[in-house]
Formats: sequence, structure tokens, C-alpha cells
Amino acid sequence: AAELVTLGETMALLAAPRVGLLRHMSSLDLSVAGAESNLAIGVSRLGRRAAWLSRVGDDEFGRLVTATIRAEGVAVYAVVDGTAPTGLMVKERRTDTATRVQYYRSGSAASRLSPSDVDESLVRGARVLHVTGITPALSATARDAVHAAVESARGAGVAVSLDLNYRAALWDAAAAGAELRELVARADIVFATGPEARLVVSGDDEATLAAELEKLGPRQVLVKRGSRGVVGLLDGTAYDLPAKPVRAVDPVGAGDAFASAYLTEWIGGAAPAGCLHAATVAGAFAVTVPGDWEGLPSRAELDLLGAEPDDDVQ
Ligand code: KDG
Repeated sequence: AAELVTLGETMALLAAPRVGLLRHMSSLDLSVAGAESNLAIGVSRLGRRAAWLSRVGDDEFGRLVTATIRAEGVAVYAVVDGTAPTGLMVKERRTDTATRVQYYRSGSAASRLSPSDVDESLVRGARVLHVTGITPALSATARDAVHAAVESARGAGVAVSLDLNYRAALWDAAAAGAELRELVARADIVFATGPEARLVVSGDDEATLAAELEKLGPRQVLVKRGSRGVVGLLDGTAYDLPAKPVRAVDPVGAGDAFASAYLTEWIGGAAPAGCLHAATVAGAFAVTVPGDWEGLPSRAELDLLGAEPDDDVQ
């Protein structure tokens, strides 16, 4: 049985191979990208059993998505939907540090996710269910699928992990805030950036935001600050960790990497500080390689990069 179950949309990804306006790119690199499958791949690479639930189109991009995720050792439960295409995401490197994303996903197969797609026994047999704020934005039925999975998990004592993952291109702040507030109240572990947290609660700094989110229910709250590290409020204890200094080439996917390592260590029974440390190392790895998941570390690499600066690394 899978230790971690997640559900959401994964799209084909067309990524610019170099810096510049998309219109001047003679070719684009083809891969796949989806917050939930990025995380499932991260969990699998760190040695835990992950399952990913979704819908894909009956098309070449759909076959690319399922084959890629399956090849990374993730158990794939994807309905092939002949009535809608697999979503597409285009990533432009406008400057050396500014990435622009364009979605072609409205009406996609994954937007037709519904509660009947959620394998209840899979969810009830897991240690943790991970959901994000992207899926409820796709459609009413996709939102219902998330709530069905969350209720199955809660009913079976399976921990619920939520990454707010706000995508402004998909819905407005007010709609997102209302929906995310409902999900935060049903989650045990919550990941957010400062701006995402401010969709749900108020606070001047990340520590206040974490405390306000915790008041809504979750036992563990992580408020990420990118290259400025992370603030955690974990089982009532506050943590403030710096980021690992690395040269970032592609920030997209860092949050998924962070959460994948945190949850992997949590499943393994690590102490909160250990989960947090692993998460910051995985997040650092992810941004050093182009692509949303391709740079995710294996267990050995995690231990390597994770060595404290004064450890002599061979
Ligand atoms: O967290 C990274 C994801 O946002 C990216 O991989 C694609 O799922 C995606 C989305 O909706 O942007």
C-alpha cells in the first residue's frame, strides 16, 4: 500500500531552453509538471511508497504524463478521459531569474476530476494524504474530489497534508481564501508561503502567520520564505531555519520538493527538526536544476548535501 497518496493535475510542460521571449525560441523542451506529482516523485526518490491519483486525456501528452510519473516509481491511478485533453503548461525564462508560466488547461481532463475518481481504500490505507490549493481551483467537481479524499483520510485517522499552492491565474484571492480556510481547518500539516498564508489569516511576519494558521487546526505549520529559509510551528514549538545557499536556476517546484522531504521524514518518524532540515535540503536541490522535479534528490544525495557546513564532505 502507498504510504503517501496525493491527487491533482499534471500537465505536459513546454519549457524554453534558454533566456528570452518565447516567440524567439526555435524549440521548446518537453517534460511534465504538476505540484502533486512533483511531490510524489520526491517522496519516491527518498525511498517511500507514493501514489498519485488524477485524470489525463487520451492523447500523447497524457501518455507522457503517466509514463514519466510511473517511471519514477510512483503508483499511478489515472483515469484516461477521452472527452478532454491533457493540460499544458508553458514556461518562459524571461530573464536569468524571472520565469513566466502560461497555462493551457481550462477544460482539461484533470479539471474533470470528481469524487468517484478517489480510490477510498487507497487513501484509508496510507499514512498521509497530500492535497494542494491548485486542485479546488480547477472545477467544482475537482474541489469535491479533494474534499472527498480529505474526509476519507480523516475518517480513517490518516494525516492530511495541505500545501496552499495559490495560483493567481486559476482563481482570485477571495475565492481561494474562502476555500483554503476550509481546507486548513481539516489539515494536520500545512505548507504555505507568507503571501499564501495571508489569503487565509493576517500577520505581519511569518511567525505570526504560522501561529494564526495553527489556531485553525493544523498541528504542524510551515511558512516558507524561499531563499530566506522557513518558519515552522511544529507541535507547539517554533523553528526558524535558514535556506541552504545554492545558485537557483529554476524556482518552480521548490515548494513541492520541500514538502516531499518533510513528509517523507515525517512518515519515517523523524523529529520535527529533522523533517524541517531534510525539507530545506530538498528545496535547495530542486532549484539548482531546470525543471519542476528533475533535480529532486535521492536519499544518499539528501544526506550528502544535508551535511552541516563544518562536516568534511568527501
Ligand atoms: O509547484 C509547482 C507547480 O505549480 C508546477 O509544477 C505546475 O502544478 C502546477 C501548477 O498548477 O502550476
